[in-house]
Amino acid sequence: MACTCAAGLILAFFTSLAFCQSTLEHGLNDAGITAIFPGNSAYKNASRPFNLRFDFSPAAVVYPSTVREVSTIVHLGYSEKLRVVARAGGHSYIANGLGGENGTLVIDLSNMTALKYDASSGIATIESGARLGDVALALNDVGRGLPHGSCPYVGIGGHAAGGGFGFPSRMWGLILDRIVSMTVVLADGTITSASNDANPDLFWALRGAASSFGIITSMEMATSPIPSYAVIFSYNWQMKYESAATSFIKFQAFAMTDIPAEFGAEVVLTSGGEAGNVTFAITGGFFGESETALNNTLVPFLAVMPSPTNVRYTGNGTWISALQDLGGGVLDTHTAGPDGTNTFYAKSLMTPQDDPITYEASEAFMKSLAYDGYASDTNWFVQAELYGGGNSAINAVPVDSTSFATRSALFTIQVYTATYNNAPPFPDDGFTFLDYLVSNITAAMHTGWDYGAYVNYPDDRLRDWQYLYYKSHYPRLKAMKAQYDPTGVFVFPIGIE
Ligand SMILES: Cc1cc2nc3c(=O)[nH]c(=O)nc-3n(C[C@H](O)[C@H](O)[C@H](O)COP(=O)(O)OP(=O)(O)OC[C@H]3O[C@@H](n4cnc5c(N)ncnc54)[C@H](O)[C@@H]3O)c2cc1C
Ligand SMILES: *[C@@H]1O[C@H](CO)[C@@H](O)[C@H](O)[C@H]1NC(C)=O
Ligand SMILES: *[C@@H]1O[C@H](CO)[C@@H](O)[C@H](O)[C@H]1NC(C)=O
Ligand SMILES: *[C@@H]1O[C@H](CO)[C@@H](O)[C@H](O)[C@H]1NC(C)=O
Ligand SMILES: *[C@@H]1O[C@H](CO)[C@@H](O)[C@H](O)[C@H]1NC(C)=O
Ligand SMILES: *[C@@H]1O[C@H](CO)[C@@H](O)[C@H](O)[C@H]1NC(C)=O
Ligand SMILES: *[C@@H]1O[C@H](CO)[C@@H](O)[C@H](O)[C@H]1NC(C)=O
Ligand SMILES: CC(=O)N[C@H]1CO[C@H](CO)[C@@H](O)[C@@H]1O
Repeated sequence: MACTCAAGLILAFFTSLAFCQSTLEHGLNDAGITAIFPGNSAYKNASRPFNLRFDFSPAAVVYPSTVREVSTIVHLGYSEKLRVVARAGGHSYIANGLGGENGTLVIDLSNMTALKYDASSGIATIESGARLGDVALALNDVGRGLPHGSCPYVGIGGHAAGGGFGFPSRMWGLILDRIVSMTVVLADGTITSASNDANPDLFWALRGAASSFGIITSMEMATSPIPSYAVIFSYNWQMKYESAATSFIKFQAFAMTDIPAEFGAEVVLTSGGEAGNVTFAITGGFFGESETALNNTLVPFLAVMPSPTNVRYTGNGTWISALQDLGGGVLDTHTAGPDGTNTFYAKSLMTPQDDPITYEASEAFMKSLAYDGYASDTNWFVQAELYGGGNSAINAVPVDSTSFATRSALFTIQVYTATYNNAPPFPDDGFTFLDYLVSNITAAMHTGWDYGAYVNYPDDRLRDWQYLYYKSHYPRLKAMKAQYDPTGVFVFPIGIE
């Protein structure tokens, strides 16, 4: 336990824990900050993770409303030698918003969601507890937008901490690329700001590994005018695994041509209708001039493909209807009701653009899905998100300008599998299916293939995660961690050690 009060040395463990808790409770009480402790009837719900594969008991879940309150809480945690963690939208795949283990002091940011837009600079100041759907709506009202993922309930705090990809990202970059400055609370409770001018080193670390260095309370983000036209599209095929393997290679080759930045897409793979098949789809968003411009972009790819089984274009042509469609029909999280939960395991594989997937690896991948996937008793999908390719704004950012480690990926392949009823327990063969899926790809590539993994799709079972998530930036991040968080306040699975 991290809770080691001086008095605890001569007291039994149980007493020590109670003593710490009351110190914490008093401190929070004195500061007038809402807090939920074990034993409170709201505790179970307050400490519920999005992924029910996990079950953690935080020291307390605390609800600040101001930066100063966040500072007070962090300082209390620091003094009590507790691990402290921020929870924004609570959508971490491995419940890192609860600290990823028991006994963490959880700072829930759900009461810090303000958004203020300055028309003269185009900069929005957004508190980090805001959800993506609400941010999209508020910005749309002033004709502006940001690049981010599609789930309306994801918190901007956790999203921007480690990346933030959506279909507009090939045009506008990752959401962390839009941060101009941020207000952050450091391990001892100090409130500071980080930008290119103020604490540039910290600013570098926070854009890619924020959770290891502080609690971001708000961010100034450079917004863009919303595109005059937007559409979400989806082309679907039912295929034998060999055709799916060839189709993936065709899409990969197409992606590396001079495709417009306004074209965002992913390959979506789901279970086929019979063993040996997979369902292969290209889904994306187009933020260019018109539907004709999208169709013209797709011509060279569709020309080498069989006729699709299904084609779907959605939305009324506006940016917000495209985002709403991607978000499953709703963006306003206040009226949409509470978000659901799931019981799942996920892994990611970032493929290098200068060393793309070979036909052999694509075939091993599709064969795994067509047989092991078809037979699996879990509910899976694969999304190979297009990060790179022609004219990608993600990869135009120099790799060392932020701590986000991979600016040369062609695809971020996400493999995800859940229980059918969304409830625990998660079966062991769900793990092995995904482990093999990824290892079948890497084994078919040459030795030393320099792939990576995406820190916002964290995998609690990944080996060599320091390198796969943080790549060449790990040593610098580690040195900075010793400087900014010497006593280990912000410590959690896959965080900088
Ligand atoms: C349904 C779903 C859809 C998704 N879609 C996409 C997608 O399209 N694109 C994409 O890129 N990702 C996507 N993700 C992944 C998502 O980006 C991450 O799960 C993200 O970290 C979630 O942020 P959160 O604030 O909701 O989660 P939380 O669990 O609250 O936080 C996640 C991590 O960030 C830390 N953190 C949160 N707030 C702060 C803060 N203010 N300061 C410092 N650290 C903080 C937490 O401590 C934790 O370690 C999706 C996830 C889910 C569950
Ligand atoms: C449970 O927690 C969620 C946020 O995590 C909140 O929206 C909801 O109101 C809570 N439900 C109850 C019954 O307290
Ligand atoms: C953490 O807490 C949960 C819920 O109380 C409990 O089931 C689990 O065993 C605890 N884990 C550890 C490692 O103590
Ligand atoms: C949320 O913040 C507002 C002020 O910003 C405050 O009035 C309110 O009491 C806070 N709610 C909680 C639950 O702390
Ligand atoms: C499997 O794919 C082949 C090739 O597209 C198709 O002819 C067949 O109908 C598919 N099987 C099922 C059950 O969908
Ligand atoms: C674009 O392609 C889709 C799918 O083939 C088709 O339904 C649509 O009519 C085309 N739009 C234009 C403007 O040509
Ligand atoms: C398009 O859809 C959006 C989102 O549903 C809606 O707000 C808007 O009014 C619609 N615009 C038109 C012109 O239909
Ligand atoms: C289709 C395929 O090649 N599947 C293999 C994936 O890896 C596991 C473990 O090595 C093998 O058992 C599968 O045959």
